[in-house]
Amino acid sequence: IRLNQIGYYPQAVKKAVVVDFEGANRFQVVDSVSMKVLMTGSLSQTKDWQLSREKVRIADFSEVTEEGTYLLLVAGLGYSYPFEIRKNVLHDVFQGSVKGLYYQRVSVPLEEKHAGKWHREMAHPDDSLLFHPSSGKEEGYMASPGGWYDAGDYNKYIVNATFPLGQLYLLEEQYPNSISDNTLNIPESGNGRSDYLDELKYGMDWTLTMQDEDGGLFHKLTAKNFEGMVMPNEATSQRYIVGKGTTATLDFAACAAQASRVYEKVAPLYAARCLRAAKKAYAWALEHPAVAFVNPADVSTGQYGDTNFDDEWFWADTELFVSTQDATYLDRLTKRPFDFDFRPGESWTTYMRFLGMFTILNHPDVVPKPLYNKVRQGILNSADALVKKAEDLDYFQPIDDFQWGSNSDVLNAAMIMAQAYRLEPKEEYLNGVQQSMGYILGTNAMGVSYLTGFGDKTPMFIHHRQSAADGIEEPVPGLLSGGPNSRLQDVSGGAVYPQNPAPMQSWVDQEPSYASNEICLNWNAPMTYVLGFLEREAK
Ligand code: 9MR
Repeated sequence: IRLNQIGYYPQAVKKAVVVDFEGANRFQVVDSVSMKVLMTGSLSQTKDWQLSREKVRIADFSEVTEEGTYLLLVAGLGYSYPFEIRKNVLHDVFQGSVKGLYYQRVSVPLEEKHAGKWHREMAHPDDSLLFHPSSGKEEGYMASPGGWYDAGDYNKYIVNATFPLGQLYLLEEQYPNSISDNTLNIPESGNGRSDYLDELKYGMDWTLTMQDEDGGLFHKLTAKNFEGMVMPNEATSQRYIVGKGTTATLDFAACAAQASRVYEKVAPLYAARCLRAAKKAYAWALEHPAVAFVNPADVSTGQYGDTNFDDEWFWADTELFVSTQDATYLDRLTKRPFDFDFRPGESWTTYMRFLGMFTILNHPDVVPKPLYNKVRQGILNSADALVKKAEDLDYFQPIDDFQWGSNSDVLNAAMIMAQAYRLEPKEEYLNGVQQSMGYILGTNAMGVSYLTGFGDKTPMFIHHRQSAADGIEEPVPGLLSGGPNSRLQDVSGGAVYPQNPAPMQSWVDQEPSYASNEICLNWNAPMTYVLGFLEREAK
């Protein structure tokens, strides 16, 4: 019986999926303590699902709205995991997804009082980095400490630090102060400022250090090759400043311009510094409008390559326009192509444009009406298409092609439906968002809640070096597994899948499975956004 292992908001549509079961029709929702029956219902007719290749029957228990902890009982089959129905039911998961970032912090020890049993030594001071020739610098050293480890590896990438930061700042702009001071138990807790902004600043600070004197952004900070599955302090290969290019520079310009708005009230000098850095980066990009990054021959770490710069320009132009109200940015952005179509798998290569669009929608006061209306209509159309897909597709989610990081595709699509709900508060949009989150939290073809540490059946063997090496049974909590990936690119790396798995079942809870069971900043971030959105909007 697959269902949302955390729980449902009282007014939500509530569905569970019963797989391969031809027995009786009846199901019941029972109170997990008193065993009182709250509802008796009938399972749907059997459906044949293609993406999961399963025969399923659906239990719809939306009518149960009373708060409590329940079990779903299917006679002849058994009980589900317990789940809750209550207001703010995703509160802990939301906070957990942000605390996950803390565990990824670089250059500091994680002390036991904050990290519990996952405490670890300081590693990667990143204070004496060599320049790789691809950076355009020949000699000398650079310091670039801090930030978050990107994923299961120990490297730091500008494209994939600024993209998640943009998604996380969006939540702060729309729902300020969703996590107040003294809630996450991080080193800054108690300093009088939101723990959310403090955690984000830890990531943002690092990106600022990656800006060269001429304004351009170095592409990444990595060892030449991925390290073995060891603790951070045992991963001691020399680290380099690698590459410099247009995508990193524009993504940074966008993110820093956005940060300048977010920090304006709480840290005005920092905000000013971010805006100045953003403008300087943008100026570099104007001089170097299409410098693509490609891994040099001797570097094999994550490439985050991209040869289409349209979405990066769009994002940078919108953030800089909104932060400065300088019409030159506006002129440029209105001349760029507008592409509202959500295509799974494109992730950082094209989704930056959505961040720009969301920012346009957040600022009807400064954006000219025709532009605002165009983006509004485009996003509503895009959300309508996603809602339709979620109605038709297996497990009530909007994705029909499961690629590397597919869980983030479900969540990025949910972000579009969330914006539509903010524009037009229709139930179908909110429902689309909730079902997408339900998919991530257990209503899926693996019956797994994909955020480590949250749910009854969650990933135990994520591709995450610390989790693999620390000798602790449970993985580091609050990290989102990438999810089913029908391309199976990690078979050569030792991942073992069942024969010819269905797209939605192309996921294995195995450490070597970097293509299905790694964690990554740009997968956690849309999860945090959607959780934060639901906590404020869902009743
Ligand atoms: O998320 C990325 C995925 O879309 C790519 O297909 C894959 C191979 O290039 O890389 C993924 O990103 C990884 C990055 O390169 C290095 N850190 C871990 C990331 C998640 O697997």
